[in-house]
Amino acid sequence: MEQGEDEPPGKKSKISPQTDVRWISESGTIDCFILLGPTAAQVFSQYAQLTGYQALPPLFSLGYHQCRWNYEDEADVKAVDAGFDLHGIPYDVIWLDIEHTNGKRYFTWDSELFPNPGELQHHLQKKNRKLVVISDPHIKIDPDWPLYCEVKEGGHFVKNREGAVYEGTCWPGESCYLDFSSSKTRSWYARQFSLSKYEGSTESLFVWNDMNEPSVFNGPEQTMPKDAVHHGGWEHRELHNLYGFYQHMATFEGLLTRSGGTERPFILSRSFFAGSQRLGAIWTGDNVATWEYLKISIPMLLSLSLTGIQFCGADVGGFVQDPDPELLVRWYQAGALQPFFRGHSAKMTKRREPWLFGDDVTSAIRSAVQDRYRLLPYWYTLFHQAHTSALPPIRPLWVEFPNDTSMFAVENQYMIGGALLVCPVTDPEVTEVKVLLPGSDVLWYDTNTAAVHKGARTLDLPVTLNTVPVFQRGGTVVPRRAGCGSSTADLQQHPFTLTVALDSKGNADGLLYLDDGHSFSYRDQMQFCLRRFTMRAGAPKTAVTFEFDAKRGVLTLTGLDLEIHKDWEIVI
Ligand code: NBV
Repeated sequence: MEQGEDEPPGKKSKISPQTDVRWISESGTIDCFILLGPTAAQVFSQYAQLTGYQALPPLFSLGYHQCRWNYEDEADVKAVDAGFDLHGIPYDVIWLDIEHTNGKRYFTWDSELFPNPGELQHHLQKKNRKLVVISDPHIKIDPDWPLYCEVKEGGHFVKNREGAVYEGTCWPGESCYLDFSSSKTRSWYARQFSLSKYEGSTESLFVWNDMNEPSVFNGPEQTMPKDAVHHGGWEHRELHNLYGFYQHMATFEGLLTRSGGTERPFILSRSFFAGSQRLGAIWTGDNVATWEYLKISIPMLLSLSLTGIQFCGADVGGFVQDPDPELLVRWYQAGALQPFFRGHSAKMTKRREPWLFGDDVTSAIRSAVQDRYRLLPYWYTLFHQAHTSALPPIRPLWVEFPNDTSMFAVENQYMIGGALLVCPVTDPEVTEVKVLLPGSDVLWYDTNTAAVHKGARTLDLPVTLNTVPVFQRGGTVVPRRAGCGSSTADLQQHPFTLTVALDSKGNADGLLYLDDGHSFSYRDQMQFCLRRFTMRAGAPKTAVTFEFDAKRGVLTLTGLDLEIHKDWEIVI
């Protein structure tokens, strides 16, 4: 309605900005759900009630992942692994791309490059590190490959409109595509991940599903024709967007069954659908090593987080092209503040392990990664909240400050949980960044300098290459580990620290969630610890250190801190 139209003269009306949305469906009807909120937190939880909650990731998967297309052979993997130790950079997982297979036959190994995959995994596992291997949805047409024959005989391939098996080209050349929409095919696929079937695999091998849109090099729009036929006679047009979701589901089932249902799977998928959050992590696909791509990783991941896909990340460093050292550092700093944190690079790019660019770069990357590891108790607690109440670990500012309209369009800063405001540097050669600090009644503590700033202002913050702008909101308590070691498993050796940032009235509160980090015993045997720390006005402003014994479920406050204990309200 135009202003004034059909209105008594003199009466002012509010014009709301109008947004047009148009939905088109390839086939069938669109189900439309209106979630009434009214708060953002309520919308998240209403949406999760419809589509599911974020799976609680195994702790290792919140650490740093090192990937490349490809690590050449076992010696290369071991050398990169040793490089992290040599340079004191923690990491948890090293990844193998398509070249690790025998001719792009997934579930196999190139016998020259990876002759002893089990030994390689044991080598990594001794340091509590994991291996992730890629498993794409296409299967090489090779009548001499027993797996191909088994799939064909089992009727597990998508068909063409004439009823024959659909063929398309992908990495292995002529290929067929598993029909993950069929529960029988999903079960078949899941069984391939059992330790007895998947030769050379161990419990410390996890999985990456790529090309599952599905990608078909010679298909229309590089995918499967819309009239290809799936189980039950459904045309591909009906379930195109579900294809990758179903592969992710089958892989999840496979890893879950492999452990007898006791261990939390970890699977990264490129394609996803509403509900994929129940199955694992998602990344934003092939990005480019430019400042623009670094910048847009933030709104992309915030959008995914709002839509329930909360364990998400973007390739650190940029997949295609070579980042200059400054961009690489800034990308590590940004990636360390995003849920899924993986460095990845394409085949034609130069090697870019963090120690290849001189001491300053190595040291800036080390410090970003170590900060991430120290902050993992907070991240893990946020994932517990995502898992139980659907609150996304990373949130646009408007989620926390819904009454401040100037926050609505902010895309370069965001909140990690309710406590930390971050503003990764995403421009080259900057010596100062502008940080918007919301809330006139909020105090913000610069975590680098401990300087405190009142909210409702834009701060001109001086930065060097080592500065990662992170501010803790007054009124919050953030749990960290005091040190980090070489992988998430080492975190247990370091005591916790709580950083208490008081609000203007002298109060603060925060949560800490702990469990064994890998099994379902938090769910099945209620083996977890959830503590709320509340600081009341007048209590001593001293950090508390304590240790947690996961097996006994005991939280111990040590030394002087025992005396401080009485000033803390610990609520389960
Ligand atoms: O498997 C190779 C790549 C992979 O490294 C990348 O992360 C995926 O997004 N894959 C795409 C296929 C080739 C891309 C050019």
